[in-house]
Amino acid sequence: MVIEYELQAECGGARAGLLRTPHGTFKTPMFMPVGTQATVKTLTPEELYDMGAQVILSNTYHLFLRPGEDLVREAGGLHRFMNWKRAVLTDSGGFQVFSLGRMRRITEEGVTFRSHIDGSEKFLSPEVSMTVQMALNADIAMTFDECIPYPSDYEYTRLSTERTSRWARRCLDSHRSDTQGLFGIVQGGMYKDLRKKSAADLVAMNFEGYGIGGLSVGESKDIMYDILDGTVPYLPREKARYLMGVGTPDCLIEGVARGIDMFDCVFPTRVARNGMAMTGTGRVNVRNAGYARDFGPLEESCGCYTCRNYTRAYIRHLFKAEELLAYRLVSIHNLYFLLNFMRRMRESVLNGTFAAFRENFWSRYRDS
Ligand code: PRF
Ligand code: ZN
Repeated sequence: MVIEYELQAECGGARAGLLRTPHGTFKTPMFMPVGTQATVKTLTPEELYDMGAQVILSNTYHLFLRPGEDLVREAGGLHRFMNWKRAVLTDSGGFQVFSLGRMRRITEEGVTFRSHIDGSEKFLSPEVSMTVQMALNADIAMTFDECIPYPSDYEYTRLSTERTSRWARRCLDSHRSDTQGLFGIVQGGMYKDLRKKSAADLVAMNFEGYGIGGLSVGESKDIMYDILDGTVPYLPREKARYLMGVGTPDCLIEGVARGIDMFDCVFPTRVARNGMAMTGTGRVNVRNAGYARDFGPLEESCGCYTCRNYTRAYIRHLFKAEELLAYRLVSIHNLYFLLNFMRRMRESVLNGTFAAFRENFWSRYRDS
């Protein structure tokens, strides 16, 4: 096994642990900033280390289309190519091909689609995804799955989920690496019996960790929490669990409460570029006129580089003037906020005070 998970403490359903990878040992629960195109938008690796980022996620779909996996292999792999010295996880393309690819055709063999960049015809399959991910050589690769739309009827969900299990087997059979681990991805839509079957299929294949896919695709948060409750119990205690594409503070804390160890999401960096700052009481849009003369930081208690040095009034001015520093400053704050939130959550699990941490969070947080 290339990837090892060590469970350190449990507090209710929440877990604190360590994840050992070829590029270091990382503390869970954790949040992975997203570097889709081999860059976390607007930030350097040093800035990410400074805010405590341990692992970043990158995307097979995008790097396959541009610059192509051969070029990244020639550069010495993704770590060398982008100068990132900590761990990397690559998603398989099984989500982006369904959200970005055009004129998709799904068969048992794989997915034919048109590139969103130049319209050229491309093909992704379990084997192609493994070939690309082995060339990128991230520490963790993910199996090639189908993330079905919401809502989907029972029969389509069943057929798709069974195919995703067969695809997972093909990924396992074609993945060969001493430097990269492979996680399976549970699907099953919003049907608990299909979730249970999907988890059982994947656990039987003995992956090094498990992603939970097909959630946060438009369903209500209550449905997502309910499906998590119906999925996590079928995953082994001694392996890491990764809830894919989830990254708002409320979903992070509720995911951790249900036994999730890893998360990723474009949310903090994407909304930052619209002027949205994340705080313990909810979101603040720094572009609002009300902040024109606000000479306080984005969040009073925050220790990030942005909050230590810049005011809301200044950052608002940068947005109004469309100055590039605006995007960087709010991205730094949002990622620091989330990484710090995960650190505090982990501490509370280790101290046995997670329930109080969760209660305190909900007494302050407003979803807007
Ligand atoms: N599958 C993969 N990546 C994903 C998802 C999925 O279902 C999701 C769903 N929220 C995000 N990223 N491969
Ligand atoms: Zn800050």
